[in-house]
Amino acid sequence: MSLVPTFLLLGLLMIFPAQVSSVTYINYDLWNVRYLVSKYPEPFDIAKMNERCKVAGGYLFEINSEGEQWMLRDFLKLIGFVHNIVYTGVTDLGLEGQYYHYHTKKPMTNIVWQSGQPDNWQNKEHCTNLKEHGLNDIDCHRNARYICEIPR
Ligand SMILES: [Ca+2]
Ligand SMILES: [Ca+2]
Repeated sequence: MSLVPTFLLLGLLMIFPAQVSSVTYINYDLWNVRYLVSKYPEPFDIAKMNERCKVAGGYLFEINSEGEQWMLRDFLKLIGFVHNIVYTGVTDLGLEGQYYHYHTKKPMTNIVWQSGQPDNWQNKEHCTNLKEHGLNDIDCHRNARYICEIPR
């Protein structure tokens, strides 16, 4: 292989994953709702990710029942992401300690927190990630995955 195609190939390998990440999800289809879990970690921004979910026809994941929380937890287990950071649409941005759903702005209820959470660590944890044993509050700008919820 000549040098030129090698460099082209390396360039493509470096650029391609970043371009694909914004539009690549793992689908979890139920009869009345579809969940999309982003395949690759990227710098989280709650407004930007919620806009992406809107483009897909939905919004950032809203947890409306314990059943829904554990169902998504089990799905993250199934696809091997349960020990990675995966953001939800639950936040206390602007309302410290009062958690609400980012898209509908409705107060959050029926959520199981992980033991010791939310701890608002260093007064900078205003987003949440779904963990194996409950929800955790976390910094809003980690490099991580997120979940969209798409009503059908
Ligand atoms: Ca907080
Ligand atoms: Ca926390």
